[in-house]
Amino acid sequence: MPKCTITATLMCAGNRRSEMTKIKSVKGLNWGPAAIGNATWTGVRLRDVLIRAGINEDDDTYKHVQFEGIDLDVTGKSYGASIQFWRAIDKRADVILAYEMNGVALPKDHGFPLRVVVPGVVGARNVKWLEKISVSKDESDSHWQQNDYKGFAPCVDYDTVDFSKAPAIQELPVISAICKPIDGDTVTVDDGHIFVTLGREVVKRL
Ligand SMILES: Nc1nc2c(c(=O)[nH]1)N[C@H]1C(S)=C(S)[C@@H](COP(=O)(O)O)O[C@H]1N2
Ligand SMILES: [Mo]
Repeated sequence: MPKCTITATLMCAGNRRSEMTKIKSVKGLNWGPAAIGNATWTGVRLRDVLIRAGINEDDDTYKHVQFEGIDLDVTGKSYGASIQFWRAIDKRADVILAYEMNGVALPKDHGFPLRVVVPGVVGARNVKWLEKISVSKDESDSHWQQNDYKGFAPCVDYDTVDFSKAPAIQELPVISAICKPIDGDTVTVDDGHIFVTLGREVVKRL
């Protein structure tokens, strides 16, 4: 099938959770600003696979595309997530089933032999170790789609939260973060200026 290469940054929904926790305590790993990764991904377009499987892109009864990974959680259920059908089928959304990362076979940690890469969409929907794809009326019923990776206002508590009241996170806003100095660092002021690093290499004198 036609090979497709894209560059996409994946971000975990919990990126900068350490900052969210300052507003209201949240569960999950206490990530700083680096729960992200950027790579060049190569694979086949999900769209091409769906069409080849006989899916009619104009059929309005299709609302979601669900993915299942081969890894099981403690209850024995496989990791699952879904994205909207329109995104999966839209050429311009560049959703691919990747089998290479940065020009080599997809490493095990990143989903060998196959993972979904959904540019612009939260890491959690980029399912690794892909075993099954299904087109459906409903979203994935997995824990990760229904009872996690959702956003709530600070007035909501873990004992009162109703996960069914919030949509599953798909797109995440574009953000930027200063990498150095990190929060709480002591800085040296040089002639009225300090240096900040915005990425791995970009240094700015402010
Ligand atoms: N099968 C499977 N896919 C998965 C996960 C998982 O636990 N199992 N974790 C998801 C989450 S929460 C994130 S943030 C990304 C991380 O991708 P990476 O390991 O390539 O950085 O993978 C996603 N895909
Ligand atoms: Mo994540």
